[in-house]
Amino acid sequence: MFGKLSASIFLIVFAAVGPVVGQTSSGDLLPFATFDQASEAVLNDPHDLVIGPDNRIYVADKFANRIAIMDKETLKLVDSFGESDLASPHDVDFDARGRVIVADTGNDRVAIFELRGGKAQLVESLSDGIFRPEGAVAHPNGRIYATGSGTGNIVAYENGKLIAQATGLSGAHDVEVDREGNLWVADTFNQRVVKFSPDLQELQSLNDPVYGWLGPRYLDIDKAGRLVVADQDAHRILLIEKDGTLVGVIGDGLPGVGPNKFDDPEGVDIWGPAYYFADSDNNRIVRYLLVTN
Ligand SMILES: [Ca+2]
Ligand SMILES: [Ca+2]
Repeated sequence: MFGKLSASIFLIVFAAVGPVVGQTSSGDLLPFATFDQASEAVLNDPHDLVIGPDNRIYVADKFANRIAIMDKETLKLVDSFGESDLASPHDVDFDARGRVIVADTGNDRVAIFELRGGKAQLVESLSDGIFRPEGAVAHPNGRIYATGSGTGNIVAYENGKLIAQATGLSGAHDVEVDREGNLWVADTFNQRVVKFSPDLQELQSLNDPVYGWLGPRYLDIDKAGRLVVADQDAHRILLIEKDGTLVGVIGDGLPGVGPNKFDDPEGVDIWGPAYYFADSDNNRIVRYLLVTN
């Protein structure tokens, strides 16, 4: 009798509390950052972005077939490059030598540029093992890693040669490196985010229904190891603690424009207390600032 009652109470409590964390709407999780500023709509479906060694924002400006360069403070477009070399670029990063690493999706390659005297020169292409790469990152170990969204894999290049790969990633997008040197990949159509070792052994998979993934695309990792992930199809951006706990969400699940609204958010870059996001279908970059209590 008591057992039945306990079970009933448990069910009532579970019914009241259980779905809170499992909901795909963000109603029960507070935004982790507040809207600060938006650029003009001067981009054309911007994807991932990175702040370069010169403190400017580099954006893979997909339909403009270029890397757009924006002022980090004013979010004004100040320069661009790659228009004659790139086709539908999705991701951009810098290596330790200051070279620009671009997922040049439409050309099925990773394109590497040197920036000299205000000009960008294409100096290397990597294309072994990948079709439609949508993510690329330079690792402190000297390797370049890229995801093939068409091949459903992640590959590692060392000195220009393909040396390792992991498969089974459906429509993979971003790949970024955390402070421990591991790689985080947005495994988009498998609706999960996955951590790999530098040798591409799978270490962790964030696939719990709590995240409400519809199609995670791009991400970044802060100094404390927390993940910030843009779930494009859900029009939401999630903050996830290192242990996998979902702690905050920006976006209410519906496309829109304005504070706490995105239309197909894609790119994510963290800079101290600032979060830069590509609000892709609004053709702009937005900046949010960490909420501090
Ligand atoms: Ca990236
Ligand atoms: Ca990113």
